[in-house]
Amino acid sequence: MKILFTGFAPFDGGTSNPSFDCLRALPGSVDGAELVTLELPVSFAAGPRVLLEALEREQPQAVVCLGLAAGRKAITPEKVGINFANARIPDNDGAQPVHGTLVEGGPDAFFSTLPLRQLLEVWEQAGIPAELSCTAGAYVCNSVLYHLMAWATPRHIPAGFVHVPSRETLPLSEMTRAMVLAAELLVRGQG
Ligand code: PCA
Repeated sequence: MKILFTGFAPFDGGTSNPSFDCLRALPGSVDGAELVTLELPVSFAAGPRVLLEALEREQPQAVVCLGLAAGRKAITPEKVGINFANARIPDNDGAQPVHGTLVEGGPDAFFSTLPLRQLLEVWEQAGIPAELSCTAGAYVCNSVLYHLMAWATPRHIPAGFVHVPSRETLPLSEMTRAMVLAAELLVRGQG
């Protein structure tokens, strides 16, 4: 089994992004599954493109994409990605879509296919603050989630998006631990 984890590059004037930094410390394998990590550009155009290239190249059996939601207090797995773009700030390429559609004629939304209930249980048992989120916003993270699910849904693989809080709110090592637990859960789900 191969699991792809992605995080994002810094954006909005930041010099680092915990969503990728927490993946740097991930082991190369967990319970026999290979873990592949990738940094995505914070760009409406390039983010989904780099992700889709990696999906085609790696053909993972599960995918977890991470992004920073600085105001949140917990790790928040997202339920849904929507076919909508509305950026408060320009992305790293200067694009700032407002009231936009990601994919003309595409479905309005895709649900995550990660085992969200079990994920939240596993994290709660491990003492990691975690809460379900029903909106990934309308910035680049939502776009990546939407494009991810357009690829993963017909392939019937577990895939989805998780927002992490700032590293001041939750230490990077706890985010890394949460992703190891997620990988273990995905491996168990495959058996
Ligand atoms: N968070 C942004 C984009 C990149 C990131 O880490 C978001 O929530 O859309």
